[in-house]
Amino acid sequence: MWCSGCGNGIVLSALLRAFEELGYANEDTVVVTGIGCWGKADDYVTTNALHTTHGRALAFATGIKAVRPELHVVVLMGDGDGVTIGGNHFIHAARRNIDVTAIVVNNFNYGMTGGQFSATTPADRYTSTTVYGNPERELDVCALAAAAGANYVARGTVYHGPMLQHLIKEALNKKGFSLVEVVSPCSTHYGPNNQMKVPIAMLHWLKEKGVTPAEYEQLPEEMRDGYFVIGKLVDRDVPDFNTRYEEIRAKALNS
Ligand SMILES: Cc1ncc(C[n+]2csc(CCOP(=O)(O)OP(=O)(O)O)c2C)c(N)n1
Ligand code: SF4
Repeated sequence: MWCSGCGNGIVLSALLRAFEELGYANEDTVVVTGIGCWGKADDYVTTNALHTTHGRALAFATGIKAVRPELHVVVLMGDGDGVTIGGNHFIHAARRNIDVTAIVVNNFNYGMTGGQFSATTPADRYTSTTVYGNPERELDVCALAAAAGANYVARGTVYHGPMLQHLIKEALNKKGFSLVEVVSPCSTHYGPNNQMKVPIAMLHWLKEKGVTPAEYEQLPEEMRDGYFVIGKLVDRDVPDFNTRYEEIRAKALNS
């Protein structure tokens, strides 16, 4: 289903290993996906799964969690799905602090439809619709989730497999909205347009440019361009939506 060299399989394997380690039963787990290459991941899972409309996966997941809070709800979205067409749902799921885990695979373009630019395509980079360079600035998925109110925010890459699995596990364990952004340049469209002609070049790029917060701080400011921080970025325990809802409900019933 995925092109050779695509990072999606690495993300899926990290997710399934995390399920296994946490002892998630299929019947207690719901994988909700949007539309796109990463959104097809639900074809491979044996948990409950819901393949929804483009940009709206978090709205469906919110509904599931609101009425069945005991379920583990995990939402898989591409950068186009999650924060471009789906940007508004993303902001409000984080603000509401609904107890779901979102895994956004950021491959910097719309992979499934031919590599068009998305809200996360870096400025000046090349895609099938920005052949002379992207005039727009990129959106930082993690900064958006943090500012909107997510309880847990982390960024991993498909080069750093064990770290990715650890971050996904932490996100699944966190009550409230949790996000793991996974950087994984599309090896069919984005890579070849941006000096990464073969998939291994993408892995070299991730290895070089993905740095820990401490490593990033040590880089002189004029050298930071092109580097990005990986690891846990936000970890807090603001009450999640269902907890708040039950509190207000109790108040209403006792009034
Ligand atoms: C409402 C709507 N608009 C557009 C499309 C066409 N479409 C299907 S997949 C896709 C892009 C997916 O990109 P992304 O979410 O980044 O995921 P990727 O394929 O890169 O994993 C688009 C625009 C659609 N299915 N529905
Ligand atoms: S088009 Fe890109 S994102 Fe989609 S499967 Fe191929 S490499 Fe992966």
